[in-house]
Amino acid sequence: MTTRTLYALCRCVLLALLATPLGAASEDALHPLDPLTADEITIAADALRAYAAFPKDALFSTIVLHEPPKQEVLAFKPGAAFRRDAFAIVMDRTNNRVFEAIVDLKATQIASWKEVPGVQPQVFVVENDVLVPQIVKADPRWQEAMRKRGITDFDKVQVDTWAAGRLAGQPAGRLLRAVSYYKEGADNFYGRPIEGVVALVNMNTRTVVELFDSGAVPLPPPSQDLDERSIGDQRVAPQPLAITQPLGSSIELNGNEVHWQKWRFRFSMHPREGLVLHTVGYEDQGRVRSVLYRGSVSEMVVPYGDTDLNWRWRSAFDVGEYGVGRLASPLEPGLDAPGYATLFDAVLSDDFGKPYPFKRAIGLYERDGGILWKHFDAIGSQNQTRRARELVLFFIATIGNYDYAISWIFHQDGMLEVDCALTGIMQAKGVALRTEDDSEQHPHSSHLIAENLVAPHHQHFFSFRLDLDIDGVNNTVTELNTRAAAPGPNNPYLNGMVTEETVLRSEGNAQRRVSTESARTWRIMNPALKNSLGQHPSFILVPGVNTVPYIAPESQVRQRARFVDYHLWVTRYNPSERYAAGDYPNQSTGGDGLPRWVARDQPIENEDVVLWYTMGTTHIPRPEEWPVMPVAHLGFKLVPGGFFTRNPALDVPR
Ligand SMILES: [Cu+2]
Repeated sequence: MTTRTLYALCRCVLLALLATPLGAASEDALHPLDPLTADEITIAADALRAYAAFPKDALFSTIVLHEPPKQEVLAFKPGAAFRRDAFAIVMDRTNNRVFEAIVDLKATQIASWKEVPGVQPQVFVVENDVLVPQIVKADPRWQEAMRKRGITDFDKVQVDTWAAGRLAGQPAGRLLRAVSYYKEGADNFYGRPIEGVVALVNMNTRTVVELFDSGAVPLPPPSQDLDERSIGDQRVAPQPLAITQPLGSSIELNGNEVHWQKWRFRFSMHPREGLVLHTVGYEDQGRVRSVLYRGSVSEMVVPYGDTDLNWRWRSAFDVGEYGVGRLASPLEPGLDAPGYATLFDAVLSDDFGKPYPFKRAIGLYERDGGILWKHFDAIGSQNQTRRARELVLFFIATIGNYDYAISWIFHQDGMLEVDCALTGIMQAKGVALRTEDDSEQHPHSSHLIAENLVAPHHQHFFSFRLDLDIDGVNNTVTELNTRAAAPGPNNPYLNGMVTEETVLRSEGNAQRRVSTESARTWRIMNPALKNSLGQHPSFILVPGVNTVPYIAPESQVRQRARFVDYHLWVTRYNPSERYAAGDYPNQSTGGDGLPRWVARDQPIENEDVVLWYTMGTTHIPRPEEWPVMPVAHLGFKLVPGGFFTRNPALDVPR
């Protein structure tokens, strides 16, 4: 046995020891928000299949916990009985019909069953992995397009499935698109696009409806693979850096509940949204004060800026069209997370209603956070520093070529931070161009990243749904804008700066953009309470990296992703309003989700409100981002503002 295999063996044993089940088969749910167990998924699927209206051979797009009403969850006492309902989306692909159902798991009964006309659920795993490649490779037009490019061995072609987007004069039915890559001699097939060929597939009839071929382009040379052997010479590794917890972790776990440094929260893995935070509170003088009832990424969109026939439709709604939870990748200890991290398995349902264990889906760990606070008293030569500790809860979604690590970071000073780390392989396009000197040949909507390979400009937008409940459910949202004070007798030196606070009174006037000029932030406060300084307790949403969209407002993608129009939206709480671009963005024609809800223009002052924060980044590719992107970060912060009356981290021991 070589050292390498021994190491691999140890690693496997270690992996098995490290993973902690989240919603395991053998355990009963202990809390109303615990995700469905494997048994509960089976009960739901069996009950639905036995239901008279259940279409033969239908697929299960979703089987998840139907979360109980907020008031029931908030009133829950440990040990008390609670309801268990499953929510399911069922698709009859033969007849192109979609149904939503709620199953009462305790009574094993269908509590509701309704058809949802004119919608398409997200891409099924079986479509992506099996059916679309099969259908496309069997199509004579596709085969001809491959032969025209000198490709005769179709086993060497990787067919990638894309949600179809919205089509001009949309043909009927469930549609998907497929693009092809040449995978001989390289694992990194994303570097060898078979450019120009796109298949449009009807999944009801299982046929290629149309094959687009905009003409052959040279196949780029094989791209660098990412394993150490292919990369070759390695730099000298830095000396080991060991972080140990000799007395164990300071994280207290009780089922899916976490208690750490005064923070208390629950979490779950949702197939569509990925990691979901629930009932986040902060312990203050012996009581837990509520901050966030539910937080998750509600939608994403990645519009590409290349106008070519086989690119103009590309815009991935990774949450609604694919599901960032279902497409999470298992975390590798010591690499994706520190070796001492606690990793949680999740249980999800497959396309056929069968539960499966998702290994190492979520990671939780403490890390050093640098300086928490400090002052050096130069006169008395006294130093007071406290070292910060941070708690990170995260998962990584891998949607085809891209990898997104989404982390919720808890700080000892009462701050809750979201960090999205973007990495993976960029979407690349084959071109005749070999150097930038030939740049008249391309329309400046992409950048050369390797020989015969460009990466089109694109943007990544995330919509975070934040059901904040600051010290109770009824809250008010205000906007803070800072400016130079007007000149005058009160401002003779012109140094004055003033901050104005404006209440966002209705859904219609709570559609706002970030402003660097006015250092704009938004405050979510409890108007019924005051601290000892006479201030309403609040949390402030502080934007981080952000951008505006560059796709035109009239474009099809923008119509379907209107959540990118504004960085902040506020709606009156409605548990069924979960997804910023609507429940069914796949093949949507636009207008669903936030624009529809805010058109009601309901008052939002002193109400149970939900904040929707859109953040984005504009990605202008560089060769240094090929063949794999170094991580790029974007995020935002929720910082306490009058929630405490002094630095809440003063009590952190030296
Ligand atoms: Cu990008």
